[in-house]
Amino acid sequence: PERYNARDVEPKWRAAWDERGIFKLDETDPRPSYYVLEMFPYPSGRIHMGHVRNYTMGDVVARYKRARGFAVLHPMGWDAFGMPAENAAMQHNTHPATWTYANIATMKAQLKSMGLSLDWDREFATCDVEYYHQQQTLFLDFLKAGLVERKSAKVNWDPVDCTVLANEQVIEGRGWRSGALVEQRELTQWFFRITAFSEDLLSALDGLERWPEKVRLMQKNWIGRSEGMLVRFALAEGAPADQTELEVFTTRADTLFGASFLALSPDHPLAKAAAAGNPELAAFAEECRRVGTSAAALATIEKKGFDTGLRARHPFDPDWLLPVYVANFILMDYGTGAIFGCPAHDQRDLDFARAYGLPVTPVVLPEGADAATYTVGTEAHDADGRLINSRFLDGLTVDQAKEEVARRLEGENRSGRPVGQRQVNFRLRDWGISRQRYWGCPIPVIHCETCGVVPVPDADLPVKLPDDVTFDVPGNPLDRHPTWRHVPCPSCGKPARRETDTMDTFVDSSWYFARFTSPRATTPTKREVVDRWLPVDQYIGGVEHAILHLLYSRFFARAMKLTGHLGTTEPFAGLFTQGMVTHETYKGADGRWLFPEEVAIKDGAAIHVKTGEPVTIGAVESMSKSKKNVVDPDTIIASFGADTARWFMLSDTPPERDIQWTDSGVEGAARFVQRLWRLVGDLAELAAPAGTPAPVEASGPALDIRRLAHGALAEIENDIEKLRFNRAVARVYELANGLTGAIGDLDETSCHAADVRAAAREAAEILVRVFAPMMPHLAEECWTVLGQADLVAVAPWPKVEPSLLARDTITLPVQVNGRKRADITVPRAAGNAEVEAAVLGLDAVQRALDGKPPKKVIVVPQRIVNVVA
Ligand code: ANZ
Ligand code: ZN
Repeated sequence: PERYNARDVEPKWRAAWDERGIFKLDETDPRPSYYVLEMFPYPSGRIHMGHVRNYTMGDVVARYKRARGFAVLHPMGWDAFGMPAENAAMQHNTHPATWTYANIATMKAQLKSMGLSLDWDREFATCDVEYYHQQQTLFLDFLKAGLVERKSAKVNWDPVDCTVLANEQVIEGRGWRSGALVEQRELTQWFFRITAFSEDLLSALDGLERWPEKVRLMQKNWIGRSEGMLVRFALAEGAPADQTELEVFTTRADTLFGASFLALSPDHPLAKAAAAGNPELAAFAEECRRVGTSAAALATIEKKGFDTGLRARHPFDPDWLLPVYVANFILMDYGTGAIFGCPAHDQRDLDFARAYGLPVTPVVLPEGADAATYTVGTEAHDADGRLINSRFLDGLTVDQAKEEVARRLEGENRSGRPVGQRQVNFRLRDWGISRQRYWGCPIPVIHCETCGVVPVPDADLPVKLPDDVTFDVPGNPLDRHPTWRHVPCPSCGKPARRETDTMDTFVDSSWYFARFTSPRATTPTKREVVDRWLPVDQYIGGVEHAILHLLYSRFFARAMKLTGHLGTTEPFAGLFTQGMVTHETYKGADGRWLFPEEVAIKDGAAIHVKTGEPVTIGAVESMSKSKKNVVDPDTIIASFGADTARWFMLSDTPPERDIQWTDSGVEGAARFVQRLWRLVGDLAELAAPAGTPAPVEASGPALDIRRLAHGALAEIENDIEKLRFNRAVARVYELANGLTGAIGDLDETSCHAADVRAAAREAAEILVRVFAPMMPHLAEECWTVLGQADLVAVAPWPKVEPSLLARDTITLPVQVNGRKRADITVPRAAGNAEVEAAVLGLDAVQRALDGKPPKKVIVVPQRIVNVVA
């Protein structure tokens, strides 16, 4: 055969797979089930290289598991609601649905050209009415179960997009899409009570053994469980009559004797009361509010405060008065919105104390420091140590001191309540899902002046988005629609109005994995089906979703279990987060970014292809449109074929790391496609006919060939199981090299030897099947060349013959009287007597024994040999 022409060949095989429907799953298939899922894409317009990488990995797993005899669920859909569709509608005067479904069509064709083994019959978009109908059912069920709440909350308001933003959509104080400075507003919002599961969402992380440690840690920190105490400080004279004390939350009650001030959030009731009579304080509080409330922002800002003039009494010493400040680094919605500051042991407090000339008293002496000379410089000591300057706590460890303070304060009463109380706090907040947008799932409730909030009755679901909306002015088109919001109250029949908020698009992606199990059901899920397929065995996606998407999905699984829609609480048993795709960046003479295809290398220097002007090569960065360092998957697939793109994505770089896209890398992959093609052709010429059994009694070159093939097979199997795709790829290279060498070395006679020809047949078939998950089109073509009538996509995975593995020997350390003298390599299956004889035959052992017979030889099988002289 000549050159392999991917462009002609690939579509043919995709058609063949489609025709046979081999990727369609019958969910009642009795074989063991395996669910592999990649994070579904947002239909932004075109797929990018990140998708190619993500979906190639998933596809390798899906094809491999199918070959291993699993019934594989491998679906795809579209995370289709969200702002960009509305922005596009505004800019291009189209409807968000038109834009979205057109993008889906384009991207689906692109994904199809990659040769992914997806069950397209299960496809849906989250903006399909059938999908969001079921999401409304879930909302109402959660509402009934007490998992939904309507409450007033301070929200991040994007004044340009006119919408509420989640905290994580606020980046450095600005809206993630609009870039506008975010304001704080008080609004009535819908919330999912994710905090009802705080404890379980945290503790269950330990059971997620097939999740990256890093992701578990991020989730853990996000949930943020803190064990501490509530401590009530009595206020001295001058406090408002109805506020005689101040309660703080602390995780470091052991440091109470190092306290030098108290601080309040500007929104704390006491701060507000104080500000009422003090315009300067009111102005300060206003300034704080503008900074925003994200914890990250608060950690880095310059610490500022304002003395309220109020004084609080130390809980262990009523004569000790502490100043009460309003400070810009105290959050209102954590703990009690008030703290006691201990500068020596908390960095924020130390910065604050230095700025305002407050005392800094160390109360925890670091390990190894001298109490007489120890002072605090610019760094607070927040680690362990022994208590000093703390009266009855002196000499105790931090933990003992916490315990002692808790015991004392819990035992002490003031106006009928203990002065201190142990408390567990979570950083996790309820999930505000209200968005003042059109392109989202309508929240299915009706507001009636008489009846209040009335759920839309099941029979009236779905609450469909109206089609006739306008985007000519900012704000929510649903609000200004002439009729949509006006409905009779389902309860009393009087005129009422629909909720015009829609759900956060994170809701849509929090249960799609469950929907894929019965995508056309008239209930959110079908229990007998969903319980078989969930949890997802292997979920693959970007680490940017490590916190919210996964946490929300974990919440949904719990809420759906509680409302009877699911049987499991964890949605994803295995998680893999792949790295990004990077590329060099280029800047033209005018300082503007250039696309890679605008750049050429001439005489070792980068130039602009058209103008010939010099080009500066910049850093290697994640592909992004803004820096133009992108390569279009379509272009690559059109010129090299999908298999080359897939192979490149899997090669060289460990899948969890960033991979750099280079022309030379892609060309290397393309060359390897041709090499494999020639090698399989050569093997086919040499090989015995299809159906010839493997030569069990092989020796000489036939045995070598068998060893090569089975050795590689065992490794590749193991690598794919562990998602080490780059290693699997490297083994395919090794196998190809090994087989090329082995057949090149054959002489005329061995070429005709029956065992060699049978071994070549076996090796060729193993080779094709091990690269089939990665390069499925090429594999089909090769499979045909090998005389196979059926598709390799349905061929079972080859079976490793263990006796052929090179690893049938083992190397053991040999000790004489406890000192290591040598290593010995023996057959793994060797008995103790055989090992003993071999050991005593070693020169090093004989020398150590001085020619005398040993007293004893102890063989610890597979581990070590001890000789006692
Ligand atoms: C006194 C103290 C002394 C503290 C010390 C720390 C070190 P985590 O671990 O996050 O729960 N804090 C409490 N409420 C706060 C709020 N609303 N805004 C800002 N800070 C707040 O942190 C708990 C600690 O954070 C608490 O313990 C409190 O400061 C502060 F050497 O109390 B600590
Ligand atoms: Zn009513």
